[in-house]
Amino acid sequence: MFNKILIANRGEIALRVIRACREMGIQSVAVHSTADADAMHVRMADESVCIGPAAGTDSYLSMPAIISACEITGAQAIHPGYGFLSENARFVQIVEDHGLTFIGPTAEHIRIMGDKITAKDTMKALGVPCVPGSDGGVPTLEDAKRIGAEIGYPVIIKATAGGGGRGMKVAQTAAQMEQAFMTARAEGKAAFGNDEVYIEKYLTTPRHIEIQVFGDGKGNAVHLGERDCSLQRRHQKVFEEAPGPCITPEERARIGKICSDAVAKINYIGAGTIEFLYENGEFYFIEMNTRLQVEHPVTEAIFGVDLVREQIRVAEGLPMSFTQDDLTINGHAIEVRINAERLPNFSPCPGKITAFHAPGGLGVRMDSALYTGYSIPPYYDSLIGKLIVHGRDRNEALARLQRALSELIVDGIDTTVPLFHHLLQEPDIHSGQYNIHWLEHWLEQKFG
Ligand code: MV4
Repeated sequence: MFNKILIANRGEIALRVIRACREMGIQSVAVHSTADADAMHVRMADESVCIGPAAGTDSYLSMPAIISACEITGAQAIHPGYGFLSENARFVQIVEDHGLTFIGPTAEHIRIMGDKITAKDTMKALGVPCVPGSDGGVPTLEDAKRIGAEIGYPVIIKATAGGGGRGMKVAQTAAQMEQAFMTARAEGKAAFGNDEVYIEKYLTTPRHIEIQVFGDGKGNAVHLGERDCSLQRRHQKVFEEAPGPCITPEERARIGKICSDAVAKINYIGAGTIEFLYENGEFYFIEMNTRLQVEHPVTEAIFGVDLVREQIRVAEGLPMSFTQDDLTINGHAIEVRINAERLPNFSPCPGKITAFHAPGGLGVRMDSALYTGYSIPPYYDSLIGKLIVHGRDRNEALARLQRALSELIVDGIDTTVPLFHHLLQEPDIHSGQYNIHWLEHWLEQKFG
């Protein structure tokens, strides 16, 4: 059993992990950059270690500094949160080579899912439905043109090392193939040092539906339904909800079992998210994320589980504390991401918080590392809080979201809060009629 865990992260997700540790009677170690000496995660942890200068690459991404911090404090395990080193297979290997435990999947699973062609091949072989397209990589423009003609336009060319929207190009017609193929390859090469690409049928108006899975590493796995994360801007999620407003219980049970069977078969350990595009009643696998995700609290809310506690349990070799039959959905949850950004351009807006008040009351959870007097440093992600509401049904959750937003005070900087007041005026949001393009179209119409 662990008695001390180091959290290799900052902000709200570091607090999230510290809270789980405290409830489990496990000591927590915060690490921080020089810019984060006054950050809440440093205050809330049982102990803290400065691991380097402000830039993330010199601190939260510094593997030697983080391993050293474990050795100094006697922490036996590392929770990576999301971002930073959470999906770095080389880091996992180094952690294990030092006799420490990485709280997350194996290096091998991270590696498989990090290469999108290998991930798709693996999932396809496990019976997960995928977007029609090339069988593996597409080496030449001639191959690309042949496949385009076979599957029919529009198609999308994706860098195998990409993900999250980087290194993707759409070819609407055969005439656009050369340009799209060459650009996707060049972006893959420039951004990831890997120019291998693959091709898929381009789905024009899908929703982004992701299935939460969880494995014990010993062939047992469950699913915790879906989240609809279609409301995105430039591949940054803005508003997430569970269950998906358009998913029936039968669809959930079917795709959920496909996903839990798939991860059970590969002895997956810990939390994972299988991302799908959903169009005309069909699911099409696109990527798997091998980490705890930002939006995990909506799943926690409707299932009444603590996913971080479960991550720690399975990392210790314990079984999950529930089976599939124990998991039933209760109500509806919505998360909005509050960023230190100025509308309408979403430009980063760091600075001093002159007043902070978190909303509360029934069905309201605010995950944030803010406090009055805190200065948001300019070096990191602009996410400063997540407001999660839970209601007996979707309408109650929406009403509760509006109520909670009206209680929230973040003074001294600009935030994305006004965006949510505007969004809650939209009939399409109330009816749940949106797809992956809705938000960008709406922003364009509303703010030009
Ligand atoms: C697609 C697609 C349409 N067809 N694949 C964007 C990020 C990466 N995770 C996959 N992405 C997409 N893949 C096919 N075959 C459209 C997108 C996409 C998207 C997906 C999810 C959420 C928002 C999106 C915004 C633009 C494009």
